Amino acid sequence: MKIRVCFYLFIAALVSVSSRVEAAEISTSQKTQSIQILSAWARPTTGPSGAIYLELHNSTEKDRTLIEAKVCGTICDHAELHTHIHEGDIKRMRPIKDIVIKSGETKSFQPGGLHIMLMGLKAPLREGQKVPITLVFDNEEVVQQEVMVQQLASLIRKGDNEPLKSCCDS
Ligand SMILES: [Cu+2]
Repeated sequence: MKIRVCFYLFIAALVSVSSRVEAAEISTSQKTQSIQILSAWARPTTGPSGAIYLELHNSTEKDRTLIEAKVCGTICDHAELHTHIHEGDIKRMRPIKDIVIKSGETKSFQPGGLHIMLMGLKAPLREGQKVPITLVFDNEEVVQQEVMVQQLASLIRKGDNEPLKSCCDS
């Protein structure tokens, strides 16, 4: 009888430990995966500035706001969040304070639209180079990714025919 009680206690302890481990795993994965970078790339550059384009997916039930993009100081002076606005027939880029990614939304940063602007490049971005970026969100979540430098032509997908606007190399 005593052995049986011990056995039940042992099982109960196992279940409790495993459910705690499970809970810890879930909270960790939610923390690290609430915003996913689906794709990211940067164009090779010739001028003093560059741009990073990506797709961010918010898999959480809450809206998230991108408040800052950081790039290593050996790559450029600093990074800014930019968008494009229409001024008459001309599209101009402008810095913006933050970018909201709604719950379940995939937000595309692409030429002629949202982008992460790299200001004061220390050296031209060359094809095949990887640029490490850090994205900071309003809930203090941080997402890091290495961004490949490549030509737009290699990334054009079916139905993705947004023409390239010269906004960031000038
Ligand atoms: Cu820009």
